[in-house]
Amino acid sequence: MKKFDSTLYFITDSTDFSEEEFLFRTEEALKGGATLIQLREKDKTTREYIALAEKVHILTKKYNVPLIIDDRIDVVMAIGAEGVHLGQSDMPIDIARKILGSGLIIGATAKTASQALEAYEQGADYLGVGAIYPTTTKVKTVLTSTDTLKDICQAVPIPVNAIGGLNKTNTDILQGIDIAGVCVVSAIMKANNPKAETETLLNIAKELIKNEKGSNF
Ligand code: TZP
Ligand code: MG
Repeated sequence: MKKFDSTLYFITDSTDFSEEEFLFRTEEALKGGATLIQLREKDKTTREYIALAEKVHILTKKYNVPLIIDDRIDVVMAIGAEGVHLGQSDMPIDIARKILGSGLIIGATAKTASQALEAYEQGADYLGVGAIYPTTTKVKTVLTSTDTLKDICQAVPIPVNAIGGLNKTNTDILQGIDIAGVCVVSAIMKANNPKAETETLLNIAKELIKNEKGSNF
């Protein structure tokens, strides 16, 4: 069984950063204790995506943190990443599972309990659920209520992470919900001090999940 910890799941966004600055910020997040990292690129060519993924993978391996690639199982396979994240318009989870085998992490986006159940039954290892709050990150999404998040957590036995507009000031809304962790993009990516922000967010996330089913799968 693959092990991963989604307590503080940092999803990158290289928009508006030089590659050097992007890699620096990503490493700072790793130093600050991000427990899982996703490389999320929407506008890169395949070759550019692979080239950046290789560089990020060198960093994540240094800190022993699994690297998840957004959308693209070909990029996962090309660089030997630890997993993929698939949305509702991406490759179906069962097909990705057939291609990748049982050893890699497959995450799925779910906005309803029935989507969550389907993703779980098709072989997803974790779910990302949101957006909990409006987000400034470029994404096609709608808001997900905390009631729906609760329903999803009850519907599936796999880790569920909350995502969307989350930062160190607004996670109280998640208290008492059986999430495995939180996903953040801009709160870390755009922080003045990404390492310190990651440390703060990790402590907040640990507190949030303390009484829940936990995240170390
Ligand atoms: N899916 C739902 S919201 C979101 C994604 C990828 C973006 C979250 O970004 P941020 O900056 O943490 O709001
Ligand atoms: Mg996608």
